[in-house]
Amino acid sequence: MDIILTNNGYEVINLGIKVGVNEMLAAVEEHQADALGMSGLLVKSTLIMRENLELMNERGMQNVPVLLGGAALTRTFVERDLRTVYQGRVFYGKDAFEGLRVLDRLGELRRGECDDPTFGRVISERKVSRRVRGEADEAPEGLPDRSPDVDTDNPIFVPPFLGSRVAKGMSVDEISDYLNLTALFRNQWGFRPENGEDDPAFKERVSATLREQLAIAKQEDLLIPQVVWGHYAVASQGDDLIVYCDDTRDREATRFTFPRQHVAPHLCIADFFRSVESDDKDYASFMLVTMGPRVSERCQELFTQNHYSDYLMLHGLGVEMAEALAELWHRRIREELGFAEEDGPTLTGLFRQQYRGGRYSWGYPACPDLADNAKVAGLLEASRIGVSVSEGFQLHPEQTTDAIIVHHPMAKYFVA
Ligand code: B12
Repeated sequence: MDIILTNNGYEVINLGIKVGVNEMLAAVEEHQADALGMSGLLVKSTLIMRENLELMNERGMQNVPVLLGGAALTRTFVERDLRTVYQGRVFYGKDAFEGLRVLDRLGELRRGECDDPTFGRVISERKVSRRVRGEADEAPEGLPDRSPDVDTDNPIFVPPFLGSRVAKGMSVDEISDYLNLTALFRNQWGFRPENGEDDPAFKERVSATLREQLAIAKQEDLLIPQVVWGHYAVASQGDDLIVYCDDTRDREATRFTFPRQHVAPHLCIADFFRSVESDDKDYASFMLVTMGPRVSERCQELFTQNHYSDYLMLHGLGVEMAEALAELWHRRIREELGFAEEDGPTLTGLFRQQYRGGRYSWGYPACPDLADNAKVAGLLEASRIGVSVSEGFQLHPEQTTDAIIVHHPMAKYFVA
C-alpha cells in the first residue's frame, strides 16, 4: 500500500503494525493528514476498526476520510456496516490500487474539482449487521451433542510421548521444500507468467529469485525456525475438548470449546475425538511454529531505509516459510503417530489435505476463537521459543502459527 501510494506522489506516514488508535489519531493531527488508512489481517481487528471510527466521531475527526483494507475485511462490511458507524467518509480498498483511486478522487473533491456528498458515505439507512454491533451469532436450540455422521470407531494412534518438546535449528532448505510456490510467487511477490509461459516454466523462472532470497536470508541468519509441539491425552464432552495433564486423565490441563455447525451434518472439532464416556483413550497433538523475530526486524529496517523491493521479497518469504514450517511439522507429527505413509504423493496433494486427519489453526472457520491462541501457547509453554500472545490474541513474532492436529480421517476443513 505504502509503496504504491509513495510511487504515485503521495506522502505516506507509515506507523507500522499493531498501532494503538491514540498514536494513529495523534499522527493524523500532527501531519494534518488528508486521510487515514488502516489494514486488518485478523477478524479481531475489524471490531477494533469499528471502535476506532466511533472514537473519531467522538473526537470530532469525521472530516478525515478513512480507508480500510486487509484480509479480514469485506466490501459489504465496510460499505454497508461501517459507513453507518462513521460520520465521515469511509472506503474499502480491495487492493492498494483501489486505495490509490480513492485518494485521487478525494483530492479532486478537496480541490473543488467535483462535488459528491455521497462519496464514501451511507446513502440509505440499512439494517446494521450483528457483526458491526460486535455480537456473536447465537446457536439455535436443539443442536445435537455430537454429529451423527462422524464415526466413533476409527483407529486411535498412541503417540510416542506425552507432553511437549522443543525443536530448534532445522535446516532452512528442508523447510523450503514445503513452500507453496504459487502463494509465494503470485500472492506475496506479485509475479505472473510471461510470454505464454505455462505454470512449470513460470515456477522454474521465479525459482532463481527464490534461491537468491534464501541465500541472503541464510547468510544474514534472518530465518530462525523453532517449534514447540506435543501430544496429549484428550476426551470430548459435547462441544468441548478436554486436554488432560497426563494419561491418568484425572486432571484437566485445559479445555477448548469449539463451535458446532448450525446445519447438517452439525460438525464440531470435538466430535473427532472419543467422548469422556468412552472406554477408549484418545489423543490430540498441538504445535506452534515460528520463523523467529529477526525476519520482522530486518523487514522493518529495509522499509525505513526505503528498500521497498527487498522488503517485499523478504516479508513474503518469511510469511510463506512460516506456513511451510507448519506443513513440515504436521508431516513430522504424522510420522510420530505412525500414519505418514498414507500421505498423498505430491506437495500440492498435501496442501489439499491428502493425509489422514487434519490441522486446524485458531482463527479459521472451524475454530474461530483467537483467544484460544493463548491457551495453546500456555499448554505448550511457547515462551521457550520466544513466542508470546498479545492482548488482541495475536502471536508474536509475526511469522508464527499454531494448530491442533487431529488424526480422525473425517477431520477436514469445514465451516462452523
Ligand atoms: C500468509 C498468511 C499467514 C502467515 C503470515 C501472516 C502475516 N502477518 O503476514 C502466517 C502463516 C504467519 C499466518 C498466521 C496466522 N494467520 Co494467517 N493468513 C495468511 C493468508 C493466507 C495470506 C495473508 C497475506 O499475506 N496476504 C498477502 C497480502 C499482500 O495481502 P493483504 O494483507 O490482504 O493486503 C492486500 C489487500 O488486502 C489490500 N489491503 C490490505 N490492507 C489495506 C489497507 C488499505 C487502506 C487498503 C486500501 C488496502 C489494503 O492491499 C493489499 C495488497 O493488495 C491469509 C488468507 C488470505 N487469503 O488473505 C490468512 C489469514 C489472514 N490468517 C488468518 C489466521 C486466523 C491466522 C492465525 C491466527 C492462525 C493461527 N492460529 O496460527 C495466525 C496469526 C499470526 C499472528 N502472528 O498472530 C485468518 C484471519 C481471519 C481471522 N479469523 O482473524 C486469514 C484471513 C485466513 C482465513 N481465511 O481465515 N497467516
